Amino acid sequence: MAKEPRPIDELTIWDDAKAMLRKAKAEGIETVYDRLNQQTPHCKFCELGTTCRNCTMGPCRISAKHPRGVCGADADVVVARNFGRFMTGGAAAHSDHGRDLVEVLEAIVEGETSDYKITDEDKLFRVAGEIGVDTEGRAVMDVARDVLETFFADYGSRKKEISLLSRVPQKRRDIWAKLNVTPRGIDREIAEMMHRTHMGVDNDAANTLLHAARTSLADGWGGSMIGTELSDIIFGTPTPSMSTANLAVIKEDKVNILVHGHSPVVSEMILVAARDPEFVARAKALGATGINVVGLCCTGNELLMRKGIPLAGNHLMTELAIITGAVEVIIVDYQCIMPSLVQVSGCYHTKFIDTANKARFTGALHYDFHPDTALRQAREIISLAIDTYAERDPSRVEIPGEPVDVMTGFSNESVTAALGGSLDPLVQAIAAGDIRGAVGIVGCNNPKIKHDSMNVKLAKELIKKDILVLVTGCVTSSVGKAGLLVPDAIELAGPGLKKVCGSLGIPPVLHYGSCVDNARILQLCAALANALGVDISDLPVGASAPEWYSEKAVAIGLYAVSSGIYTHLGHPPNILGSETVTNLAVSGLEGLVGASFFIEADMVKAANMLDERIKAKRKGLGLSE
Ligand code: XCC
Ligand code: SF4
Repeated sequence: MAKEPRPIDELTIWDDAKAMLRKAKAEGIETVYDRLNQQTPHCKFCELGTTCRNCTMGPCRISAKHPRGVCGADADVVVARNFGRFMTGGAAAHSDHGRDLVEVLEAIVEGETSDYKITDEDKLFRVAGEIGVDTEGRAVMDVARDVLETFFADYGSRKKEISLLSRVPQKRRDIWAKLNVTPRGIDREIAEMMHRTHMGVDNDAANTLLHAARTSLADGWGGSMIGTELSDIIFGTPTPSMSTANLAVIKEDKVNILVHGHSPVVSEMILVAARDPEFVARAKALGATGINVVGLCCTGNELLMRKGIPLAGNHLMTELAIITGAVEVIIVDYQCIMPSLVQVSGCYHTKFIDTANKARFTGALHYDFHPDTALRQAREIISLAIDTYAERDPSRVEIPGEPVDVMTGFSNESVTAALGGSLDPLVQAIAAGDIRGAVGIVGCNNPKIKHDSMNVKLAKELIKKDILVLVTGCVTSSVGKAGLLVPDAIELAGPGLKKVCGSLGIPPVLHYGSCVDNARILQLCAALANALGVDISDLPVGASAPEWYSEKAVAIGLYAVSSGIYTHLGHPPNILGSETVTNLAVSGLEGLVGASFFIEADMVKAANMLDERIKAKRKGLGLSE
């Protein structure tokens, strides 16, 4: 018998979401919450991480009564292997996204595209210098060619370490070298994890987890960081600007185009095409007042950061955005795109368009995007969107509420510039205790958790304690809608943070980009540690993913911890079936890499734990409370 659905008020903290959930119910449209209801209770073995399907002597379920699988693997081995593969899925996703940017740069250098260009030459030269590429007196394209060759090589097997480790403080590199977890090649670590977790290879849980750490570092300091740096070089390094967020950024009187996924490669071209006066005129001839491109999830973050494009919402808002009935096309690249969006689009006039051969959706219109044809394809899509506007049923349109203002565009470059050219004022503010520390709140939504309740609560608790908050990914939408991404939000901050942010005219919560842009936070931590001559684990900083759901979030969490950053998760990964693995995650790693995870579902307690950590680290650095 079907379970009673949870009341809409318990699913989300937002009025725009509630309005759309009511509309979905009235129109008989199934959402992620309905399917969660159908899928629960979940399998206990899977939740504990004690099922193994790695060979056909099984599948096996490990329990107290039957403590070993057919091959003899115990709970520790099975849980470690499952966790290793899970995390590696995330590292592969970020890193393959990063590779796409290397390929766009290659197309630029080879003259195969004129749609994409090198926008930030200064950054190209800076990054080149950091990875050992000669820049002195050289032409831009020559430097770019060497940069892309170096980054391609970072994906391979021939190096002792990936190139951007040049940013890592020496103390941290020594720790990695001692543990033998220095990432050598991005694809290499990913492939080695698949090898190790085959039946009969790595059968020591701690050893498997150390390789998981290495693979995550290949993501954070490799694949993700390459993605961020090349996106800046190709599309421009973000600078502060104002924009808006929530479902009301979708406009009743405009042709609405949603971009969703993670990469800026397709969406930047969509934006160029949408701004073509010829198309705008055609949209107006059909009775619309213009063409409106708005973002979802991390593609949305990429466009928000660099172009100030409004953000319609995060992970749990993606179905609901279409349910407004006012979306002509939704264009997706890859990652975190619920396949259900095809069905939801089918309930309206909305065209669902996929753009990557590696991320196809049955029932979608497919445009196989390549750098040499990107703008032409983007123009075809905009043309289609305009035609589709004529099919919209105005009686089914409902766009709830009013947009909320957000300030965006905080990159390390723009923050340094705002501070007068160096990070010294930030170091001084931390030393003086006006800013007691910093925490990155990152990651997703999860329908098991009241949508955005934890993301917003934790940010509010931390800024009250004079802890600067940096957000990326889906947390951007959470805190943006809560009014925390505007300078006025300093009224909710403690006195020190209020003073510093007030004098700079910035919010106490800074939007630092998409999920791959967590690499910006790693780089910031490295720069602060280098400025103080200490290790990252000595800094008064922390990280948190309160409402995470994805493999990628675990990769981020693990590279944060492996880099020395104490990291909070709102709920545990599926590891509790092994005491060895669980103990390592929540305490054992501390002795190895100088940081660990902690799991806490109560955001007041989580904020206190992060605060205690920051206190201890301040003390360690000889700083006052
Ligand atoms: Fe995906 Fe990046 Fe999570 Fe959002 S936060 S649900 S991973 S879109 Ni990365
Ligand atoms: Fe079972 Fe071992 Fe095969 Fe896993 S690898 S399914 S535990 S026999």
